[in-house]
Amino acid sequence: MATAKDSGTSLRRSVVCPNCWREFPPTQVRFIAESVQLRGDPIAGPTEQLRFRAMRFDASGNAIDPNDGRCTRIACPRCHIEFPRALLELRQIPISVVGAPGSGKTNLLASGMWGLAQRAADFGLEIVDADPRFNALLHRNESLLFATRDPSADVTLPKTDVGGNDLYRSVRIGGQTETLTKPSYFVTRHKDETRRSVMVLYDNAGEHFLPDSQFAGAEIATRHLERSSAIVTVFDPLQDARFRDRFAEGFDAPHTGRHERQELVLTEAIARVRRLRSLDPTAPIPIPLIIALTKADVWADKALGADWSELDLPDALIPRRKRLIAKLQEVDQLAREALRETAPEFLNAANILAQKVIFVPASALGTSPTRDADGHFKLRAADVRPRWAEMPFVLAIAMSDPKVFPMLA
Ligand SMILES: Nc1nc2c(ncn2[C@@H]2O[C@H](COP(=O)(O)OP(=O)(O)OP(=O)(O)O)[C@@H](O)[C@H]2O)c(=O)[nH]1
Ligand SMILES: [Mg+2]
Ligand SMILES: [Zn+2]
Repeated sequence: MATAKDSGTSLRRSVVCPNCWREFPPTQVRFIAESVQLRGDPIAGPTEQLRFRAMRFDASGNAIDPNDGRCTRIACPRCHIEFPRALLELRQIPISVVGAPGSGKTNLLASGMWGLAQRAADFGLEIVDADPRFNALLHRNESLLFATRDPSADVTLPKTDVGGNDLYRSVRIGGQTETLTKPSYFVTRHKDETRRSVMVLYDNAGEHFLPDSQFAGAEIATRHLERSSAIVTVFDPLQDARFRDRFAEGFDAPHTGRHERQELVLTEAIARVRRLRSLDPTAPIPIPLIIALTKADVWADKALGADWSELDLPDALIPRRKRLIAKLQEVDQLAREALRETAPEFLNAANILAQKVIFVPASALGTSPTRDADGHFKLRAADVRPRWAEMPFVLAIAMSDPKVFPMLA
C-alpha cells in the first residue's frame, strides 16, 4: 500500500477506528472514491463519496476506484468515517477531554494545542498536524483566539453543540443511526525517540458528561473513554461557591449555568470508563487522570502564589524533563491544598477513582470576558494571554509514555 511504501515504515498489524472503535487489519481499510459519479454511500450518507474495497492500485500504490479515479483517502470498514493515513502505521494516544458545561474545555483545547505547537521543543516534543483537514474546527478556534487582527474584536468561542456536523458525524450502521464525536489528530514524537505516535483528541459538549444526561446518544458520543490513554478532566473552580468565596471574591463573568457538583461529572466519566472496559467497578482506573484546574488567571495567584507558572528550564533534555516534572509536582501539591480547603469531595473523588492523578492549573485565555457598554460579555482579542494552557496536554503525552518520563510512573 502507498502509505507504507512512501514513508518507509511498516503497517500496523491491526488498527482501531478512532470513531467507532472497530479493530481491523489494515488490508480491510476502505478507500474513498474520487470520481464525481460515485457519490452516495450506504453508511456514510448520500452526500458522501462511495467507500469501497480496493482491487486495483496504481504504480505508487494508490487505489483506483471503479470509474478509474485515483484514491488516497481512507475510511473505517465499519462506520465508513475517514481517518488520517498515519493511523495505519503509528500508535495512537487517544485523549478524552471531560468536564461540565462551561468549564472551559474548548478554550483549553484551542489554546493548549496552539501553545504546544509554539513551544513543543521546550518540552522535548515535536508535534505536527496529522492532516490539517481533520483539525479544521480546532484551527478555526485557534485562529479566532490568536490571529484576529483587530485588538478590540470579540473572540468568544461558541459553546460546543450537543449535535451538529462540526464536531459529530452521523452514520447509519445496521439500520441504526450512530452519532460519533470527530477527533483532532496530531503526530507527536519525543526528541530522543524515533517512534512517532498520533495524539487523537476528543472534545464534547459538557452536557454529554452529566450523570442524568437527557441527550440521546450521550453514551455513544463519549465512547472514546473506552480507548483513551489519558483523560484530561477540566474542573472549573469558579463554578464552586466555596472556592469562589475563598480565592476569587467578587468574580463576575458569564456563566453557562453553575455546576456545583463537578465531582459527579468526574464520577460519571469514570463509571463509563469502567463499564466500557469491563473494569472492576470499585477499583481505581489504571488510566492517568489529569485534572486541569481552569481559568487560573482569576484565582491561581491567590491560591497558589504569584509565581505558580514561573518555569526556568535547563537546556539539556533529561534535566529539563526532570525540572518540568518537579515543578508540576510542586504545583500539584499546592493545588491539592487549595481544594482540600474548598472542595474536598472533588479531591477525594479524584484520588479514589484513578491510580495516577495530577492536578494542573491552566489559563486558556489569561483573562475573563468583560462587560461592554451594552452589558454583553465580550472577550477582547488583545487581552488573550494564556498561561500553562498546553500543560495538561504535555502531561497527557508524558503520562502515556512512562518509559520516556519515568519520574511520572
Ligand atoms: N477567566 C477565564 N475564563 C475562561 C477561560 N477559558 C474559558 N473561559 C470562559 O469560560 C466559558 C466556557 O468556556 P468553554 O471553553 O466554551 O467551555 P466548555 O467546557 O467547552 O463548555 P461546553 O462546550 O458548554 O461544554 C466562556 O465564557 C469562556 O470565556 C480562562 O482561561 N479564563
Ligand atoms: Mg465546548
Ligand atoms: Zn469506524
